[in-house]
Amino acid sequence: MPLVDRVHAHPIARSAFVVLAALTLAVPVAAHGSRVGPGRVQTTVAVAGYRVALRIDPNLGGRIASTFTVRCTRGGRPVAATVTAGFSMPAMAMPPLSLRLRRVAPGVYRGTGVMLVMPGLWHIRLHISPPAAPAVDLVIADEAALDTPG
Ligand SMILES: [Cu+2]
Repeated sequence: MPLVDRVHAHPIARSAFVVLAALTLAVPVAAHGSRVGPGRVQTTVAVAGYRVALRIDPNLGGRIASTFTVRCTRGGRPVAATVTAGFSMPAMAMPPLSLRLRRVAPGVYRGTGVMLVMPGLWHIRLHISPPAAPAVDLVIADEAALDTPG
């Protein structure tokens, strides 16, 4: 697989940042927050009245599955929604990668897959679509380290 073959040539971005883009009713909201990665990710962001927590474990690039857990609340109450995660790298064109998260508890959504297929800087777009409210998109910039150090 070419993507895997290129792992060792892939430049690992040294700066990571969080970009939030809340796309509600075509009114974009942008904010900059904490860095995520390398290493296990546990981050919470506030956007459009929601609190969205993302956990990535492990946060490693390569042929290893990671589990992505999203907890979404509004006013302290769990939010029912359809939640998907899309994965891209700003440094290169990649085939589209997305993961549908499954509800595991009220307001908690989880999915596992080989999504971070190489180390480097990823943009993880969370799409949170409640049944009776505008969908919210947020993009988290995450640096994934190589899955097999050394
Ligand atoms: Cu890449």
